[in-house]
Amino acid sequence: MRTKISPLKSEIQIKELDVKGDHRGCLVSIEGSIDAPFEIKRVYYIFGTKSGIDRGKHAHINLQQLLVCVSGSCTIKTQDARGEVIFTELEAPNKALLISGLVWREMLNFSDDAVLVVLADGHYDEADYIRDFNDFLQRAEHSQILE
Ligand code: T46
Repeated sequence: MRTKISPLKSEIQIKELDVKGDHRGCLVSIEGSIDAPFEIKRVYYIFGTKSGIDRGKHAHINLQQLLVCVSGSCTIKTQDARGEVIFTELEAPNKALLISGLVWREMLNFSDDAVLVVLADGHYDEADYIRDFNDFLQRAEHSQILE
């Protein structure tokens, strides 16, 4: 059962994760409610994305996510409710992108070796997706009026 109030204020934030390294190599740990600013309910990862293929192209009604490209690189294009478009390069395993609230997202420029890990605060729910861009724009306009 989700108890959060929707829609969340949109937020797009780069977070630098702590790297614990020693002579053997490196380790990054992401703890729920500490490194990720939410309780983690789901983890999924995207790999083997074909060259020139873009993914995403949707927003969420009520979901917070932390994205980390743990191998290779990709670009995340986001557009928030105010219409601000940001391109974020995820090219290091300790660089994370927090996306919450009403944000349209697209993932592009995947390198052949890209593995994009996503931590989410909700279980998979197709009903939470806004897949129509005009629907997103209407909701964004409405959320701005309410602000
Ligand atoms: C997002 C971006 C960053 C599941 O069964 N469970 C899951 O948890 C997810 C995420 C997907 N699926 C199924 C649904 C589709 O049949 O996997 C298939 C591919 O999903 P989708 O086309 O939504 O994947 P992307 O890469 O376009 O988007 C994903 C997430 O869906 C989305 O929430 O923010 O990554």
